[in-house]
Amino acid sequence: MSETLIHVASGKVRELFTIGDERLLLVASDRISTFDVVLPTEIPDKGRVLTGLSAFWFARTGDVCPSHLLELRPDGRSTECRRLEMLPLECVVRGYLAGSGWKDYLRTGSTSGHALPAGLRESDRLPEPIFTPSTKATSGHDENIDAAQAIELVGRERYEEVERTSLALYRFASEHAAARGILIADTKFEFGLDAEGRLVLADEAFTPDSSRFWPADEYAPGGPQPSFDKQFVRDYCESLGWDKTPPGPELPDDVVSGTRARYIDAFERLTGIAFADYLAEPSAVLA
Ligand code: PZK
Repeated sequence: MSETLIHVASGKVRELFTIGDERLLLVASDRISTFDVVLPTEIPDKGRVLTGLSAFWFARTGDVCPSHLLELRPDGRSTECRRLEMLPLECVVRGYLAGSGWKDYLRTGSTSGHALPAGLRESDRLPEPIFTPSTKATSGHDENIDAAQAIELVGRERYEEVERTSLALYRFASEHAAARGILIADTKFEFGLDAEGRLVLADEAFTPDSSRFWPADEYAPGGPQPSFDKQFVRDYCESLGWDKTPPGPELPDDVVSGTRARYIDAFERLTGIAFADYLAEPSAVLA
């Protein structure tokens, strides 16, 4: 018997459906965004790469925190998940100084209330990974907040639990990735609560869309690092002089194939599984 899917939300590149009262179906498309604009050209298999990577990590981080994953579907791009009460917090961990963390540091010498050593350069590794939560903005960019503001949103005990859990997840995945030639500069988690009030890792985890992946062999602090996955797309868009407002440009075939190859390279390095094997049998990432 098949069950009725009801579409409940669209992200920039993903769709969310309900299956009955307790389950959700998360579907990752092949759409790609750059400079916050979804482009008209798709990257074939991008949704499968991201779905497979998330499932790979969920299957390995269960001792740190349970996840919402119930089932990886045979199409390799959709997962059935437990429906949770989501926390109103984006849980960001930074191991390196990039993006809004770098911008905050330049202005203030600290980021999200973490005082940092003087003299750090863009993309430098931080002395310790830091937890820098942000609020889910309904429009535009998420806004970095400090611990006091985050505690107002979720309470002190829950804040301490998401901080400790986020740092433990980051340490686990960043050590695994670094051993395979990929630096995870920063990453974002979303957590929810199950019916018993237990913390559960939701959304996607340690994908190129939720994290900054840098190729370790090209790491050169003192400036911005090339993005593992989207650099060809960004470079091409910059070469056009596009003003970064919608609509975005169509991508030529060589940019599509080069970008697809980078996604698949990240998948294969991180999982140790041939992408063709994942397409034949998605559950290979759960073993
Ligand atoms: C949930 N989102 C964001 C993701 C979209 C929107 N396990 C869960 N339980 C309840 N709600 C969510 C989840 C998860 N994951 C996630 N919004 C609600 C989102 C993908 C596509 F359109």
